Amino acid sequence: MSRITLSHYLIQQQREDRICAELRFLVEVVARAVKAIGNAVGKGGLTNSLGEAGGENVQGEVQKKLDVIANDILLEANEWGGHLAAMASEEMDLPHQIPNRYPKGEFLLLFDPLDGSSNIDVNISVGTIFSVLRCPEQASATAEIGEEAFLQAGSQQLVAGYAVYGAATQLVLTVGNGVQAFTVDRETGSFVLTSESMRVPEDTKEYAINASNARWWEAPVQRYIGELVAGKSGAREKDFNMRWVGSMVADVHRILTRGGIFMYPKDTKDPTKPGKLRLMYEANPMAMIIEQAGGAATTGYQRILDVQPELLHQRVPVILGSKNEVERVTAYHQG
Ligand code: FDP
Repeated sequence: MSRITLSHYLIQQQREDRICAELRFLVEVVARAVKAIGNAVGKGGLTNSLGEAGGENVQGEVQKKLDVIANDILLEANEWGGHLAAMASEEMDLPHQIPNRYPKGEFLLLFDPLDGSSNIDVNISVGTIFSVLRCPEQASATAEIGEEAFLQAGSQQLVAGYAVYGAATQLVLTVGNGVQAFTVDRETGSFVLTSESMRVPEDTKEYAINASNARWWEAPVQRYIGELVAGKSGAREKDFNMRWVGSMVADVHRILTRGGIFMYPKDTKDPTKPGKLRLMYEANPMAMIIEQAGGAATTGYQRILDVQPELLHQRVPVILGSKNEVERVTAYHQG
C-alpha cells in the first residue's frame, strides 16, 4: 500500500494552487512542533514536566509546566522561518513579535499550545489547536504587529488544524479543501495520511456537555438537553448517549470521527464571560474543521465563523458537530 505523508499531501495541495509555498512550509513547521509536543506529553511522569509552572496565563488560569513547554516549542519552531508576521497564543497576553534578526512573512499564527491541560496529570488525551490568518497589509508595514491585526472573523482563516496526543498522535488539518487526518508513524517519525475527506454524520445519538453547569444554562439549552435526557420517552422519541472527555480536542476529534454534538454554551455562571472557550484559537479553527467536514458550528445565535472578534482572548459560546442537531439547538435560540 502506498503511503501519503503530510509533505506529499501538502505538495499536492500546492500543485493544485490551494496553498502557496510559504503556507506549505508553515504547516510543515507546525507539524514538526506538534511532534515535539507529542513526545513531551508522551513522556508523562518520566520527566519533571507534569504539574504546575507557578504562574497564571492571561485568562487567570494556572499554567501547567507542559503548557509553557508547548508554547515555547511552537514559538521557537516558527519564529525563524520567514513565513510569519507575528504569533498569538492562549498563554501570552500580547502578540509575539518576530525577532529583528529574522525576516518577516505575511501570515499570522494563532494557537492554544496545550488544550485540555487539566487532563495532563491524569494521562488523558490533550491537544494543540492552531489557526492561520493573513496579516493585513497596513499591519505588516509597521514594526510591531498589534492585537488588531489578528481581529479577523474565522471565515478569513487560511488553514486550521489540531493535534491530538492520545494513544496515537494525530494531526487533523484543513487548508479549505476538506479535512484530512495524519497519524505519526512511530517507526519512521512521519505523519501519514490515515483519514481522507472526513465527514461528520449529519445525525447523531451522542452529545457532549458539562452538565454540572446545567443550572446556569439559558432556556434554549435547558430545553434541548432536557429533550435528549428524556430520550424515547420525550419529544425526540429517541435515546441519546453522553460522552465528555473534558479536552475539547478529544471531544471534537470523536465528533469528527463518528458524529455527535459538542456544547460549551453561554451561561450565567460568570456574567463577565459569555462562554468558556476562546474564539480566536479554539472555536474558530474547530468551527472551520467541522464545517469543512460537513458539520455546523454556531454560538446558538450566529455562525461562529461570522463572529467579528473584538479582543484577541475573547470567549465565545460553542455548539458544534452533527449538522441536524446543531441546527435544531440553534433554532431553539431563535425563539
Ligand atoms: P482546559 O480548561 O482543561 O484547558 O480550553 C479549555 C478546556 O479545557 C477545554 O479543552 C474543555 O472542553 C473545557 O475547557 C473543559 O472545561 P470544564 O472543566 O469547565 O468542563
